[in-house]
Amino acid sequence: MNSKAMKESAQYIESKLEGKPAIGLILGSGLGVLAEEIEDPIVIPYKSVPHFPESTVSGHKGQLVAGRLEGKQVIAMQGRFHFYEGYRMDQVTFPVRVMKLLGVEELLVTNAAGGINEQFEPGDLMLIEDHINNMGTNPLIGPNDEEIGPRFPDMSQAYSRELLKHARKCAEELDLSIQQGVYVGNTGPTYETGAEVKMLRTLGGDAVGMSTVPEVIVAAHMGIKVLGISCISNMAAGILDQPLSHQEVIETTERVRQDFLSFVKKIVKTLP
Ligand code: R1P
Repeated sequence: MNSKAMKESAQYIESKLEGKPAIGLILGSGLGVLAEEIEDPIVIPYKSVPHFPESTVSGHKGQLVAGRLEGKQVIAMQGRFHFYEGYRMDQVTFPVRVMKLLGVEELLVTNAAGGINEQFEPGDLMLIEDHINNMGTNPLIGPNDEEIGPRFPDMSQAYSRELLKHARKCAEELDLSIQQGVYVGNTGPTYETGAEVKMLRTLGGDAVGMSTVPEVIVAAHMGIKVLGISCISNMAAGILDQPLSHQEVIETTERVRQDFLSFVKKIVKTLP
């Protein structure tokens, strides 16, 4: 954790912003389209921000978009960093640290994930109620800065119950049927084998992906309230007899674009 680098990044971004963002959004594979809904957008390419890594995955544009969404000041990451891209955990989670310095108090984390729960269908939206860190490491390993967060953070409410309740209410009002479950974070970049999916189901996982968990750990460390939404882009291996592809992931997120957009916009508009 390099607080000098964090401050330099935040200062640079702040110098470009007009308002102070209270809500952060991390937009997963194929879900970056939400940033296009931001009014009076200020676009800041990751490349231009001191100390920011670069996005290398297709479906991840690699820029920050700040402005107003449904009347609220937000800052969105159109594309995130993944451990499998070769970034260290502190790099993967660096933008969350910077968001906190910018004033973000609530973080909406989204991702494309494989469905493990056999009741799910591709295109379902799942509220993340909890996660399993299956990445074999943790972004908080290393010296701890007590001014930023505690050495041993509580993770029992990493996903805010209040925000979950709020999101469920929004879904009801939109007459949108949504799922809720446990997200398993794997490192990737391989998709899971059928045997691994079976194991993850036994362990209590409902959806699996290669992101989100490190970001949420760091957000919890700093006391940011998190709401997580997975777009079930395909059923994980072993459920259907077909190979998995990133193309399919992107196609499904495009198919559910409208539901996803109205859901997130409603959540943001009526945030408590
Ligand atoms: C695999 O298709 C990619 O989609 C998901 C996986 O984590 C992986 O990066 O992306 P996001 O989690 O960034 O949405």
